[in-house]
Amino acid sequence: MTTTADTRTMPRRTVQTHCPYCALQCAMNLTVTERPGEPDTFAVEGASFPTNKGRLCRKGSTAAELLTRRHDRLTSPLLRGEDGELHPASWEEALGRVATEIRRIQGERGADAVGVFGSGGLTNEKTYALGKFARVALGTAQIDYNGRFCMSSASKASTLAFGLDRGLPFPLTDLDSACTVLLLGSNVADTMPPFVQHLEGARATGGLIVVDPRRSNTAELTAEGGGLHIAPAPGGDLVLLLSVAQVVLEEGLADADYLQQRVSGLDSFRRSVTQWWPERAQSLTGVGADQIRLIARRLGHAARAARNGGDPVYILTGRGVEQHKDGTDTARAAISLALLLGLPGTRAGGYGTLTGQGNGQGGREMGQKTDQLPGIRSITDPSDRAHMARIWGVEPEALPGPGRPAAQLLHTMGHDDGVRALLVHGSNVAISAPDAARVVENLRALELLVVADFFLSETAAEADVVLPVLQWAEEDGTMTSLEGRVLRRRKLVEPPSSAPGSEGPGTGAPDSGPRSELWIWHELARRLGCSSTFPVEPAEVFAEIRQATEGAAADYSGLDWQLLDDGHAAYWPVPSALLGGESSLTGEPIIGTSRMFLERFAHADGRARLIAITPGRTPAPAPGELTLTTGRHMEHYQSGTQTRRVTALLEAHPEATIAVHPATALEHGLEEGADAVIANAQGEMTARVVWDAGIRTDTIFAPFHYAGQGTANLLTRALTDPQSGMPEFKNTPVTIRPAGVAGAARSETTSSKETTP
Ligand SMILES: Nc1nc2c(c(=O)[nH]1)N[C@H]1C(S)=C(S)[C@@H](COP(=O)(O)OP(=O)(O)OC[C@H]3O[C@@H](n4cnc5c(=O)[nH]c(N)nc54)[C@H](O)[C@@H]3O)O[C@H]1N2
Ligand SMILES: Nc1nc2c(c(=O)[nH]1)N[C@H]1C(S)=C(S)[C@@H](COP(=O)(O)OP(=O)(O)OC[C@H]3O[C@@H](n4cnc5c(=O)[nH]c(N)nc54)[C@H](O)[C@@H]3O)O[C@H]1N2
Ligand code: SF4
Ligand SMILES: [Mo]
Repeated sequence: MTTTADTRTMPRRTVQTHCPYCALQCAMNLTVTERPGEPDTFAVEGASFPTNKGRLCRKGSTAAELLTRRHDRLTSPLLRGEDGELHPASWEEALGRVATEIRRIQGERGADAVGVFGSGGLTNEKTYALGKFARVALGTAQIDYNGRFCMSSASKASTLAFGLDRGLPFPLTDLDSACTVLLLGSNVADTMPPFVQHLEGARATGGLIVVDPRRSNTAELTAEGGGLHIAPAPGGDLVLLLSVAQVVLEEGLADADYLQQRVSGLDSFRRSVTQWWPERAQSLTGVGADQIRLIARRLGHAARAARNGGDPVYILTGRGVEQHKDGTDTARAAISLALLLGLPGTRAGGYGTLTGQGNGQGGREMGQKTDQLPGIRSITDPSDRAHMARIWGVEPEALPGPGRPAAQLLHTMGHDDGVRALLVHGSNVAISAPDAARVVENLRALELLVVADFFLSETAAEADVVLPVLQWAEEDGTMTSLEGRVLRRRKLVEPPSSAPGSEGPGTGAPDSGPRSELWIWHELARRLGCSSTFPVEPAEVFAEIRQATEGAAADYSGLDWQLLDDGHAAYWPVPSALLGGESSLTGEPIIGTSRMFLERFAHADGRARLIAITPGRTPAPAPGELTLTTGRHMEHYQSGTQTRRVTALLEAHPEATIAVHPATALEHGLEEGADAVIANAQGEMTARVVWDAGIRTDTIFAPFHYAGQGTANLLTRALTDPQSGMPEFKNTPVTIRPAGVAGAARSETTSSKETTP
């Protein structure tokens, strides 16, 4: 990975870019040393930048290993042959087959028979082009993306409450001065390690409050200074938050002036929370009444001090509270609490959600969400449709309406009125979608599955056509980070060729080698007879994004590729290039809006919204059942396609584990280090038992990064939040037993009674 002394005289090139993985988008210097006749070597170094302050996590620092990986890099299109195997093919053959099959299927069953599945990992330019390709070249309503599994609940909640969804409506560095941070269902110590630097102020004053059923590495940060770790039962957060709100109102800790001036809906919200006095919430949340009061008082007093010029107070949510069938209400309850305390849109603090994927923010505003057009325009709004139709050179009536959100798209495909063909760009749904076994069955039932990736992911392995694409340092583009800052991803190297002699699946076919997805959509659109243009240069697409988003909520029109290239700090919305309004920490002038809502919220009347929230019933686990919740290890990223290929990361966590409290383990005969089978009506997974005294005795935790029998999503249900389409990833009733012990006949007890709303 690192360059050695004798390479000092070799030609080297360095770019400043950002990490290929998560939404913190840590800045890094990536250097390649080209050695004649030998493979290039790469070095990665954290760069000075407000979000990471020079640091990288283990994933970021090892990211370049994937650029050197040859033996299983996809270097040629693959087509499934009569023999059922994937065989190398030329681009001409592969794209020809895709276009022919799409025409046939759409001819037989209509435009909506072809679906598209996108990703919050794609650059803004690719996201935008993919949405355009679906609506204009395919004419299908059926496009959605993996952000549905990630940010949809918080996004919906922010939109309802504030009128607009930008994950952090303030720069991340605002957290540095906080005295109090309530962090709900987020394990930043593992999922964004450099982020922890921004919590130092709150930690030092004992103001860090972490809500997590496990004593995660983040919860551990509360140990010093008198912070709090609150461990509700999974899914208990909604009632917990409503109860904290009840205490805030009851004890006069709310900010009456702010509520009067900036918020509507207080009365109905107040009525809805009066029933949640702490003694009642206690039994439903698993959190003691005294702890609920303690949280309310700490927040209330800190917020009052903040309003009088003290250090600010923040409430932040992560996937632990959002990935539930009531995730939108839970995020909304967190926002409501922040509003009661008078925080959002002030210097006294605020609410934010910690966006996950590298371009999880841009990915949810560039038009791959099934109900949206670029700029967070609505696909059902006539003027938004007219604007986009004009830019795309089509009639507004030709644009499809909204299609199915991700879980429904995947769980209906291949059957009945579901899609018969699917194009996947940037997601490994065979591992990461809920009820994954059913998803794989459905992938197999499709007439055409096309997967674009740079490795043969578990989803690509099911495809009829695999398209090898560029990764990270092989492409240019822009990414929008968790704080709404638009960043340049810079190209450093060419992709490996498929030249004879180089290793890799599909080696040697003519007219092959990885290609950019912008080029793929350009070529497919042409073959499908589409007359709209599909530029292949990222900067050209970016110019189109500026026009497309002009006047929209997520307005990028004032941005400029060159200014971004020069390293200006640019936060959307950017209606026009206003330079030098504010100065960022690093001294460079800020373009756009780093702090939102300071004067007004984005609803027409400028006010934020409180609404009554009524929790639904979550049945308690049956006797003998435990609650499975899922999440992440520090060393692995998502479905693991990338990080399971990095040696040090794989060695650190080679297989699925299941965290079990020692008391629970003894009760179920689970030895530490032995394999356990976790089961329910959906399926079974096998994982190695890790005793963890920091987890609730009624809860077990598995990462979702693994393939085969280690796939946690073999157990999760396609039960979704009716407001956002978010699946219930973090509250699954299961049984557990030592591997090798026969299980009870598959019970129908677990929640198979519950149906998808
Ligand atoms: N190492 C690593 N980092 C990543 C990623 C990765 O895959 N690996 N993915 C990136 C992406 S896309 C995302 S979305 C983010 C996610 O980042 P996080 O939101 O931090 O990730 P999770 O581990 O899914 O969940 C966070 C915590 O929620 C807790 N939790 C589980 N159920 C509940 C519950 O019902 N209530 C509460 N209060 N807590 C609960 C879990 O125990 C876990 O500690 O991470 C990003 N960063
Ligand atoms: N049980 C459970 N399930 C979960 C979660 C959970 O907490 N628990 N979290 C959910 C969340 S928050 C998320 S974000 C999803 C993520 O899960 P996935 O959507 O599966 O995300 P990745 O594993 O990042 O998959 C990205 C795939 O695309 C490829 N790829 C990367 N960049 C590009 C690109 O630019 N173009 C193309 N064509 N391919 C690319 C990678 O090699 C990889 O195979 O998982 C969700 N699933
Ligand atoms: S925290 Fe996220 S962006 Fe930073 S190095 Fe790690 S994976 Fe990359
Ligand atoms: Mo995510």
